[in-house]
Amino acid sequence: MSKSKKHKERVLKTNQNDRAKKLPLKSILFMVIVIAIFGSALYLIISKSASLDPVDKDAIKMTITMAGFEPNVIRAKAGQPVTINLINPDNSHHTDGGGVHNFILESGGLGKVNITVQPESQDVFTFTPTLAGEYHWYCDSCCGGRENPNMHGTLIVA
Ligand SMILES: [Cu+2]
Repeated sequence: MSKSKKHKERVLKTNQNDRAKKLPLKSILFMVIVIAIFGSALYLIISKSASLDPVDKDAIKMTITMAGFEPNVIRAKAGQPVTINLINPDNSHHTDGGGVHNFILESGGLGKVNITVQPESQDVFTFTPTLAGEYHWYCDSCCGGRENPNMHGTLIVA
């Protein structure tokens, strides 16, 4: 066997060894990446749902989705402040309004309340109705907005 042939054989063997070593390393890398992706996805899901717990436990908890306000009737006393913790669990992938909702209430004695809640977030706001009566609030950012019968609520002030 000539010197150069031996050398070639050795090179070939080392190449095969390299390939044998690289394969498990690649699969380990792949597994690490898969675990990292699933891990961060799980973290995102958990942290998102946790962040949608109301931030103000003393406020009236209200959710707003494509299905409307829940609750859609609230009662108050004239001269007493009403604090609402409005939660919007819709995500930004909604084609109609981009998952944004709002709470608009314009009635006698109240001035104008106009709150916008971004997708997957919440807001706490306070207003004080001064006159007894029935007032209506609505959302005008989605599903036909004010024309949509779901996007309404009633404030009853005694
Ligand atoms: Cu809306």
